[in-house]
Amino acid sequence: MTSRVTDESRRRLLLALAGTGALAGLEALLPGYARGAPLTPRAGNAAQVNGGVPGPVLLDFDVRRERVAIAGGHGSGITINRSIPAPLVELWEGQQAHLRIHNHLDEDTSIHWHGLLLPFQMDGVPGVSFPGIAPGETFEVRFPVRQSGTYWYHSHSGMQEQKGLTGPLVVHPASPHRVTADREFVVMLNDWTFDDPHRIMARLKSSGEYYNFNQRTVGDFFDAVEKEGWAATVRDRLAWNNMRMSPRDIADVTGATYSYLMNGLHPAVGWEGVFRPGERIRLRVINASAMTYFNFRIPGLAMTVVGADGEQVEPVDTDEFQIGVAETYDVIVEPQADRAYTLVAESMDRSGQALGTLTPRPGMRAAVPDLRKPPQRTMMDMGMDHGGMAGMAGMSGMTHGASASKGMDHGGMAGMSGMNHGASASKGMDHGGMAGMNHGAMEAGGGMGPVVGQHGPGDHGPGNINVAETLRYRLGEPGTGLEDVGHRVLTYSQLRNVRPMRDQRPPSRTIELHLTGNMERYMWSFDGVKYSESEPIDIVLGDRIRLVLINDTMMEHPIHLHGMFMELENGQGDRLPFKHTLSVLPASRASLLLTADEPGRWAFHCHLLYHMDAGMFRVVRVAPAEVLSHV
Ligand SMILES: [Cu+2]
Repeated sequence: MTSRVTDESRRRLLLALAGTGALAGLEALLPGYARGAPLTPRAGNAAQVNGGVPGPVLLDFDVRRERVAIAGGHGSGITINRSIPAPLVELWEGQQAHLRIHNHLDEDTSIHWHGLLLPFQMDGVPGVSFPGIAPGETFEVRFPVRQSGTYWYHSHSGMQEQKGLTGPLVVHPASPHRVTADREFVVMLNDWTFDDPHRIMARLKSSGEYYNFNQRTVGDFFDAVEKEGWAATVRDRLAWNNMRMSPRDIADVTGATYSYLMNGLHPAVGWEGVFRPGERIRLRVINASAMTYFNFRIPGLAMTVVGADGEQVEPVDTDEFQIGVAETYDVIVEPQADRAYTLVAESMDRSGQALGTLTPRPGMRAAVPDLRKPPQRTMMDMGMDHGGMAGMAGMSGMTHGASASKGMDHGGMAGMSGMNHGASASKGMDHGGMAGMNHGAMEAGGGMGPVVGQHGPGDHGPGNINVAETLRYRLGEPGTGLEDVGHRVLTYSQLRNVRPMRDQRPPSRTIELHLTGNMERYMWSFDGVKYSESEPIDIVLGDRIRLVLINDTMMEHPIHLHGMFMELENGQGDRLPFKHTLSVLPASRASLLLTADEPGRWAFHCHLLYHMDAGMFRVVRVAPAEVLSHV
């Protein structure tokens, strides 16, 4: 609890400083977008634009470790051009980008351009696409800018990303935006810690529960006994114990150590963007955190989602969305009233929130909502519900209070817009009906999370502790903790590409990968094999493949492929949305299509920093067949 006390005193200090103007001094290292500067699509900022034609651009990045003012305190951080978080890079589609990275650290560094299509040697992953940038050296990155949208960049060396080396990257389109806006802001989310990330990793290795202060207590146990009876409660606890998991395992690293930042600013200060009522505003929301999923909403203001992972999607009106680590969303908002609106990015485990304000006048603030109640995992997240209420009958006593109200993941039904909660009275029937559902039913879509398969034989060895026996299609669900929020929540199944699929060939090959782990020993892997013991995944250049991801663990994992977009099979016909990062829900099966048209060695990994570091990582090699047969 010490950390909370510290946080509170920091907050008071900040508020005191904010009143005296002394804060300006503390913000010396903040980049322009943190101080509320809008983007400059017309003038060009980093990119020089002459007569509307994007010219070549040269940018210099000086990477340093220094003492920084951040999150209401001082600590050691990694800066680019003395800025933390790193500065906004604005590029233009069609431009030649030339970036020089000068390493002033006493260790290797690297910069990965997350979501950009470029030659693999420029992709910035040490040991995969290049050797890394040694201390004192300069690395030159050159690539033609072939796309537009909201992206970001970060170090791919050690834990540097956790120490502040993340920045927004926006590519303006060569032709006018399909969706126009009067004003644009970047909204980058981070989880900052004053702790040494290597120490965090060591603590996680000693106990995966280290940062989880939401664990159930003995008091909870007796509450459950009162509600459910002894036998049911004991059976429930035994089931979770066998999994070495807890229903409150929502995040590995939490607000116990993290401050959640919006554009580099602590919630006690909050980021501020100024608008004129009636303007159309594009918010480019980037989850640049190391470990934290966020729920993003603006109370009192509807959002229209127009972009996902940088690519355009057909507009979807919504009130909230969950954003996995490394994902981006573009939303349009049109505040009409002469009032302030609070931007709320609540961590998925509800241990804290990053905050900002859209306001017609500097300094004006709107109400800040309290943190909502922490969500809980269900037996369905374990893949243990066996697909039907019949199977559940013997286990029905296991639903402790909270998960009964979540309806054992009938929560998924909340994703069906317009359905009221009275509808969940039919829960037993729905489950029964779903038991026999197959892939055909999956096409029907909806938010019901139908069962789409059973786990095959094999348990992926000692690196894996759980096997999701029952696999569901969960792209129609709003995300953990958003099942019952009482307003619209975006689901993956709503994302629809604005363009038809370019490659209509059926996949010639399916690659199936299981997401595996052992929370207690903090081992994370694909198919139970960690990176250091794995072989690359080889794909023939030009092939059309289907990638099937099966999550055997009880957590979401944001799975990221470098260098190529994947098309998410979400039931949108030939308008499948592009993704560079897919959050795969617990005990679910998701599939993606990929045209392997970018040759090279590409990283493929979980974007939770400590999972990647633990070994949830592979190299994907794309090359002509004759080359692959000789490596
Ligand atoms: Cu992971």
